[in-house]
Amino acid sequence: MPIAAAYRDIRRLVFGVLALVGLAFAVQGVSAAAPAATAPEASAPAAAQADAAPAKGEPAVGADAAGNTDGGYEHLGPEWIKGQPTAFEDSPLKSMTFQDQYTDDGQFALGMNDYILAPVIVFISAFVFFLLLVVVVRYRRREGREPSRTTHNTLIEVIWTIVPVLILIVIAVPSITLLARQYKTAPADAITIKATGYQWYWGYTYSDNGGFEVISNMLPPEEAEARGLPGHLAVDNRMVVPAGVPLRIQTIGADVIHSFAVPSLWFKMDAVPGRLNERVLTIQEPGIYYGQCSELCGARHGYMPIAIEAVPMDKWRQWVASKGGSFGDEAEVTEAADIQAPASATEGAPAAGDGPTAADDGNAPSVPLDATEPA
Ligand SMILES: [Cu+2]
Repeated sequence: MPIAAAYRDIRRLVFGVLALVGLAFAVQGVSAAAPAATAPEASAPAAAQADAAPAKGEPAVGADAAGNTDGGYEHLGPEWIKGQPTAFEDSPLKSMTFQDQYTDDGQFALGMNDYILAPVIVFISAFVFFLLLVVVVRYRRREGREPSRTTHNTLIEVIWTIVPVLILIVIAVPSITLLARQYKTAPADAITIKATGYQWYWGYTYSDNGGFEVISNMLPPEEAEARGLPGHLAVDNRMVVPAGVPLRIQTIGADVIHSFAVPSLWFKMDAVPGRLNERVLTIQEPGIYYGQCSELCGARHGYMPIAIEAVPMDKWRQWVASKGGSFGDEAEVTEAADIQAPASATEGAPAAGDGPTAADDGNAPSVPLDATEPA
């Protein structure tokens, strides 16, 4: 009974592979059993801000985002970090998959990945692997056996045409839905914030609030870690935004193409010189969300992280006020839209994104091109 023997061989092989995979997952599960830190209550920062005495006469410049005050505004501390990569040592499984999502689009996309794409991929791969095994074992060359000369089978051909079409439809419906959701334009009352990519730092312009710009440079990793913040991700000035309301995020490049990307917010948009890109972003809950420039933009491309601090609306208004911003109607906004040069563009300013090599000979403009500003 050579066929029965062949099936027994297949069974042994399949069980062996399954046992190995199971063993690997068990090992990972044990090493990833560290308890997840629970996120603090949303009311905590509001309570914390009460003790923050406004420091009279202290310049807001130089204040930083590491839990320090900023003209009476107290920044969120490290316990609020929600969007950041996971180290392999902390959780091998989590380090290889997506970050937790804090936007509706992100959760939709992650659900599509987890419940549609991944199962379909696994099922098809396993099925094809099984068929290959059957063919390899059952139809191998053997003595005294004539190979089958079958070339057509109408029923099977109909099945292998229709089933893939159905699979594609199952994938296409949520996929196109997601695409459409991501291209939805921002509502009229969305708050506009423009992220400008510079070589090599970010500037955040609050166009609806007087047009002030916050310059965001990476903290030296040692300093970040001393404050309990992730090295290479923590910045001196975060992009502070209100949570729970739609934001009209615009991106533009001042010198070369950068890309504004924050994985836990399902947000990635190129920042192209001379072109204003726009996408709506609604962050579900307060927290700190980290991202990085995701377009190779020069020598210090790897050192221009993005840190978004989402806070309740009243707290955000307090921060805007500490920056000298306004909340006026549109007439007031256009009048006050005085674009200031970023502080770090000044010659000799600390952490002005100076290149680490002699190749950085200053050919690229270090001062933002005003011509790229929208009129
Ligand atoms: Cu960049």
